[in-house]
Amino acid sequence: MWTIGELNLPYRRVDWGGAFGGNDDPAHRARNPAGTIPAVELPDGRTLWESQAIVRYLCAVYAKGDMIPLDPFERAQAEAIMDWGPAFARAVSAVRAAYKNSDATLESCSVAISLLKPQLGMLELLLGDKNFLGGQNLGIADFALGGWLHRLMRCPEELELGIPTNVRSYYGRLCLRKPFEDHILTQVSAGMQRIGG
Ligand SMILES: N[C@@H](CCC(=O)N[C@@H](CS)C(=O)NCC(=O)O)C(=O)O
Repeated sequence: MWTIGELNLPYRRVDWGGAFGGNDDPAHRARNPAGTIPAVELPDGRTLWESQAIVRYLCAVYAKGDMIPLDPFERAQAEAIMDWGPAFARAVSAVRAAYKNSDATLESCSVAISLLKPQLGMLELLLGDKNFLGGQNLGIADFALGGWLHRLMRCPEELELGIPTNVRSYYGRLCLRKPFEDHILTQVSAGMQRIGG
């Protein structure tokens, strides 16, 4: 949804999966054979699934080389970051699962936090002095990582995750973007976050 917002595309969002159910409906399986979300239906009726494939497609068609590099090597560099995204996401998910556990303590979260540190260090390194993960402009790599970074930044402060400088300023830049506010800040992990659920 964040990508759609940045591309200023018209859309109709249908809440699906999770508490809304419907993932096993034959009509949904026809859109997404994995029975997960997201899935998109394009104006011509064709459908796409897998979030990163959807991001790549929308940027390739509607951003005209701005968000997805036309140069194959530059594109591969951005895609490498994108493909590393699940490693970062797993580390963030492990921290979230640890503190949301009803018996959670600072001590019980420490293993997940220590496993997060190298991934955070990697993100810091990838950013360097760039504005965004692909360089000076927002692009496909940011769409893959931004939502996960937001989930991380929403973790309770007592966890003392030690967010490095470049990561912190990068998140600040994302937060200034209206589509990020509309589709991530107000939609993802928006409720109160505390140790113990
Ligand atoms: N690799 C897939 C993962 C899809 C996925 O696991 N989606 C989750 C939600 S983030 C899902 O559909 N879970 C079942 C549900 O929410 O009902 C993608 O990026 O699209």
